[in-house]
Amino acid sequence: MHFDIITLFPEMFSAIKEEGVIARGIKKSLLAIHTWQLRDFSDNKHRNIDDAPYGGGAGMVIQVKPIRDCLHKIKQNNPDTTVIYLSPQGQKLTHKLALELSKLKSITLLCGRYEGIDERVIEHDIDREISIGDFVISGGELGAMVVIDAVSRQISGVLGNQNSLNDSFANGLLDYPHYTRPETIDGQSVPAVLLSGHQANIDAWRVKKAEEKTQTKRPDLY
Ligand code: 4G0
Repeated sequence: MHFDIITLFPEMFSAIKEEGVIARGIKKSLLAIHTWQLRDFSDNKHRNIDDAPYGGGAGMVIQVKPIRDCLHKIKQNNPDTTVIYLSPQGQKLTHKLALELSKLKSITLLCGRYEGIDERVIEHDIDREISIGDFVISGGELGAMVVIDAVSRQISGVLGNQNSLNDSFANGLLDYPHYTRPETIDGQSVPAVLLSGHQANIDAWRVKKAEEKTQTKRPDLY
């Protein structure tokens, strides 16, 4: 999967490019992440890419031209890329949507700041608008990183000796509880079945616990 990211803060993406699961996917050539500084597509010496809103009001709006020029450049190499805009008005990101996006060859993520971007970009240049949840954050960058992580872990080989089939939500349930050494700490013991060596009983217990946990913590999923 090839990710292109249009942003005013490309340095933020070092958080995922240099560490953890995504870094490993890049090393294995299963993932590529390319950031584009939107200011490089400014047409003035001040590198401005925004202006005041028509009709007045607070804040600044990112202009059409730099975004369109940047997308044009990206599409020279990736003509079939799916362009996604991160915004609170988008379709809610879920496991199911991440799995669907993981089948694509190339994704371009447009990160907004300030009050947003000129609506004509959304009308003409964006394939999908995605939201990571019903809240506002200062920019689309953290949202883009959430999308990249959720999508990348669905790509075969990106996770090391595990796979995403056991992730919470993959089977519609939350995860079962986990324990490791020691067997007892501060009077709290590991459930006996996990020490029994009886794998069928362990599997059945885990399914029961996953169902119980889903019912109490997330009845809306059950
Ligand atoms: C576009 C995404 C981008 C519009 C981005 C804000 C939350 C999300 C931004 C706005 C973001 C999310 C209209 C406030 C940047 N905040 N929920 N902030 N408006 O996915």
